[in-house]
Amino acid sequence: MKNQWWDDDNAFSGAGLSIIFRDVLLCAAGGFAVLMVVILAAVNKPGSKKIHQSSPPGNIIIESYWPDSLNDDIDQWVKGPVGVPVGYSNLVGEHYNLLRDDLGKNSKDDPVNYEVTYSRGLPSGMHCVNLHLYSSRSKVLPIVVKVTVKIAKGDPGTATIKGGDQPVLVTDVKLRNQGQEINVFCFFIDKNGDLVAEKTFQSDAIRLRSASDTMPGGT
Ligand SMILES: [Ca+2]
Repeated sequence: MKNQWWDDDNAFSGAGLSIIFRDVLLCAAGGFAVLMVVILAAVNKPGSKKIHQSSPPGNIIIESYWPDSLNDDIDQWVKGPVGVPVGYSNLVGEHYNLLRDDLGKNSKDDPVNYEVTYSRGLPSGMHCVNLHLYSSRSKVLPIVVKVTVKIAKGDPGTATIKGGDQPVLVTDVKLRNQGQEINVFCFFIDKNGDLVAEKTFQSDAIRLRSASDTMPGGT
């Protein structure tokens, strides 16, 4: 009796096996292509892009920016509720660390004018921020400096900035001559680590660079 599967269709002959193998490969390739399309669609789906924001190394983040085109050295000075002011000549205090002192001498490896100070923890009481125009090499005056304060709650490495990287305080100030020191603002942090917005103030009487004994006490 004639075997139709063997003789008529050559299903398992050499030619038949080649056809089956080819079909299996085509099916596998097709399945892989469909899988890649699905994966790429998921990756590129609008709104699915994640914002990779590193956790800050401190809790109160005070930043100053001035025009990158200026070769001017501005210093940020910060003082917490207790201890001495923190600035370029005193990098560490009771509550704060100056993490970046910018000399204003920009290069391709460091094209920005920017200083940043971090607190360790969220100490309640009064915090003050001053700016000092140490060197005005460019002679372009006044210099507008943007100063921001952000609050991050949590431990270093896991802390997240309140409001999604939005500052709780931001202002533009003008430095008008070399050697000028100005108080940008003083602000209060409550027992919960939150800004007491209505208690923020500015005072020309506050000097941080030269002395700390002019500071009124905070609670
Ligand atoms: Ca500086």
